[in-house]
Amino acid sequence: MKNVDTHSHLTGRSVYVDDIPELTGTLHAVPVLSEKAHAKIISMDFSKAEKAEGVVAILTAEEIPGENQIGGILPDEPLFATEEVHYIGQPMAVIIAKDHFAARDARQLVEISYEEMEVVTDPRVAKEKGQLLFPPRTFASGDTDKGFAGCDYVFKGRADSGGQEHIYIETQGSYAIPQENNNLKVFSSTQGPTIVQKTIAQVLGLQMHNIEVDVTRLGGAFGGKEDQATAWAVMAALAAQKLGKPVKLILDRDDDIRATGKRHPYSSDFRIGLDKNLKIKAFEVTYYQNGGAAADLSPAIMERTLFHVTNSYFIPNVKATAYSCKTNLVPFTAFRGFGGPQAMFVIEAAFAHAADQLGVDKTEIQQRNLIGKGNTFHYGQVCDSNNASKSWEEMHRHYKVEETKRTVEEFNKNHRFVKKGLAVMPICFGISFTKTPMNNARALVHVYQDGSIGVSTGAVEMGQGVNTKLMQVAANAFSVNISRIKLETTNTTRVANTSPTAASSGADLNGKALQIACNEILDRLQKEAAETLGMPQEQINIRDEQVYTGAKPTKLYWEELVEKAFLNRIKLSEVGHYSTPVIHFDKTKEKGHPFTYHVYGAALTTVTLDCIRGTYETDSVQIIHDFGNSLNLTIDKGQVEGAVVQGIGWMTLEELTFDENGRLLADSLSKYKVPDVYAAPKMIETIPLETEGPELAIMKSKAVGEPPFMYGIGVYFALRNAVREFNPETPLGYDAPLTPEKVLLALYNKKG
Ligand code: LUZ
Ligand code: MOS
Repeated sequence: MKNVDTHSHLTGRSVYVDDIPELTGTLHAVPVLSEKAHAKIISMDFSKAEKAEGVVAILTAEEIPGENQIGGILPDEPLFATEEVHYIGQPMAVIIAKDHFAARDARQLVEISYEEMEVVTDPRVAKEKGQLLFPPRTFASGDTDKGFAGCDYVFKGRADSGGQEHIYIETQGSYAIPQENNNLKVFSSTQGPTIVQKTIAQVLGLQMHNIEVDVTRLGGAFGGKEDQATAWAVMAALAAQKLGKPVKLILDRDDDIRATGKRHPYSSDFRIGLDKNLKIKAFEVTYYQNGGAAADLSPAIMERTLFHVTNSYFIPNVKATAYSCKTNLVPFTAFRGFGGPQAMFVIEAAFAHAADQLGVDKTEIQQRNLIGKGNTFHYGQVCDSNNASKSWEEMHRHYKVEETKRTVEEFNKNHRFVKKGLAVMPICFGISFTKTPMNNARALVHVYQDGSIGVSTGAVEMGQGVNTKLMQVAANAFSVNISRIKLETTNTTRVANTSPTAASSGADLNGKALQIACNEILDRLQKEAAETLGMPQEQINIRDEQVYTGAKPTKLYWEELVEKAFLNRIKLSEVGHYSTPVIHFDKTKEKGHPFTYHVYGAALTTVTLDCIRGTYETDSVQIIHDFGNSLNLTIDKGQVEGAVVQGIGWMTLEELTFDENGRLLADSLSKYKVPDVYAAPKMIETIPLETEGPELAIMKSKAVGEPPFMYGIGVYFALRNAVREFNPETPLGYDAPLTPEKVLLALYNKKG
C-alpha cells in the first residue's frame, strides 16, 4: 500500500500550518531574538518599533500571565529572556503586526543594549569551569580495571562528532485562535501536541482543558519538533489571548536555523582493551555533550547515549560517563537517533583506532565482538536474539563482502590518484522511550452507522508514513477495505496526555492502542452477528467485509452488520489504551530492561575518493535490515534510504560552525551544506533480514525511523580508509564531519 499522503503531496494539496485558511483579522508574529551569546540586558527599547507601520503590540516577559518558563524536563528555560541572554537567537519578545513583513521590518527598530559576558562554546571548557546543565551519569558493567589488566593491548583516543541542523522542509510554526470563555485552539507543527498544550497552559496561567492543540501533519521534524515547536506555539497563544485575535507565527528559515536547537555535538575520550584474539575485554568512555544554554531534552538524550555505548557488540567490562555541558549556544535537542549515533560513532572510532594500531582489518574486530543471544548489555538487559550476527552473515552472503574487499584492494593497487574505501557498519538500536512512563498511547475509534471508520490517535504524521500504517492496522483489525478508514488529525481533545511522536515508536505504541480499540468494537459486532445468525460467537469471523460462520460465508456484510448494531444501540466507539509491558529501569543502579526490543542491521559501504580534489562519492550502501515482519516495506525502505542519506550528511557534509562569539556561521541554506542527490549513494540496496518479528512490535513490524540513520557512520569510515590508502601517514583523527576540506588536508598532511 502506498503512503496515503502521496497524492496530496504531489499535487500540493497537503495542508501544513501555513496553508490553513486565515480567519479575518489574523495577526502575524515575529520573535525578537538575542544578538549576543552571553550578556546582561541593560535595556530594551521598543518605542520606535511600536510606532512602525502595521505593528499592533510587542509582548515581553512582563505580559506573561502565568509562568515565564517552558523547560520540558528541567525548569531552566524562560520563554522570554529578562535579565540575561544565554545564546544568540534566544527569544526576548514577540512583535505582533498586521502582516509578517511589517513585524519583521519593525524588528529592525528594536534597540537593545547589552553588557557582554564571557562566551563558552566548547563543552570541555564548560566542564572545566563546572558549567553542567545537570549532574553527570555513569553506566557500568563488570570491572574495567580488571578488564584492562587482563588485556594484551590497550589503546586510547579521542572522537568528536558535530551537530546537525534538521532542515525540516516546513519551518516551525503555529496558528492560535481565541475561542469563547478564554479557551484557545492552536494549530502547531509539533511532534508533541500534549507538550505544547501543557506549556501554553503553564505560561498563560490556564488549565490544560482550556487549550486544544491540533496537528494535521508536519513537513518533516526529525526530532526538531519534539520539544522545540513549543516556544513558537506559546508565543502565538500568548498574543492571541492578549489581543483576542487569531495570531500566526511561522519562522522564516533564517530565524529557524539561528533560533532552534540541533543535534548535540559531542567530544569524547575512550580507552579500549583487547586480547590476542581481538576480543574486546574492556571499554571506557567519557562523553562531553554540548548541551547549549538550557537542558531541553539533553537529560534524555544523554541517557540514550549511555545506552548505546557498545553499539551491536558485547563487551564484558564497560564504564561510560557522560557530562552535559552548558555552553552559550542554542539549546541542542532531539535529532533522529537521540544521542545514540554520537555513542555509536565513538565505539566505531575506537575499533578503527585499535585496528590501525594493530595493523588488522577493522571488520575482524567487529565480527569477533558482535552481541548474541544471552549476552547482557551493560545496562542489564539480556540480548534476546542473534540478529546482530545474522545481519552480519547475511550481509556477507548477499553482498559478497570478501569479494568486494578484494576488488577495492585491486582498484587501489591500480590507481594512484583515485582511491576506494570500504567499511562495514553494524547497528543495534533500542526501541522504547528510555523514560519508561512515556511508553503509552491511546486511540479513539468511531465506527459510523454507514460502516465507515474514523481513527484518532496520539501519533503525528511527519512524512514517516505513520498514518498509512495506522490505517493498515485498523483495516486489518476489522478486515475491511482501507477506503473505509479515515485518519483524523492529532488533537488533544480527542486523544489526551500523549507522548510525543518520537523514539521511532509512533506506529508501535499508537498502533497497539488502535488494535485494542478496534478489537473491542469488533467483539461487539461479532456478538451482534452471532445473534442475527443464531450461531455461537466463537464461530463468527469477519473477513473482507463479509461475515463467516467458521469457514462458511454468510449473506451478512459489513455495512448491514454495522447498521444492525447501531439500531440495537450497540456502542460503536471505543478508546484503546496501551502501555508497553515488560520494560523497567532503575536509575539508582542504572540497570534494568529499558527497551521493548532492539533493531539490528549491517551495511556494507564503498566510496571513491578523488585524491587530487578531495572530492568523493558514495558508490554503494548495501544493507541487511531487521524490519521484523514489515507492515509496509515501501514505507520502511523509504525510511532506510532517507536515514542513510541524512546519516551521510551528518558524517561528511553538514558542519555547524560557531565562531568564538557563539555565532553560527553556517546560518542559511547557502552556507550550510545538506546532502543533495550528488551526496546520495549511487546505489542503496536494502534487504530485509528474515526474522519472526517480536510480538510487542505492532503486527510484529519493528520500529524503523531512527535505527538506519547510523548506517551513515559507515560512510565516514569508508572515506577515512580511502584517505589512508593514499596517505597512510595522515594525522587524521576522528573528527566528524569529514568534509571535503578536511579530506583534502588529510590527503596531504603528514604526521608530526
Ligand atoms: N525522545 C524521548 C526520544 O523523549 N525519549 C527517547 O528515549 C527518545 N529516543 C529517541 C528519540 N526521541
Ligand atoms: Mo525523535 S529524535 O524526536 O524520535
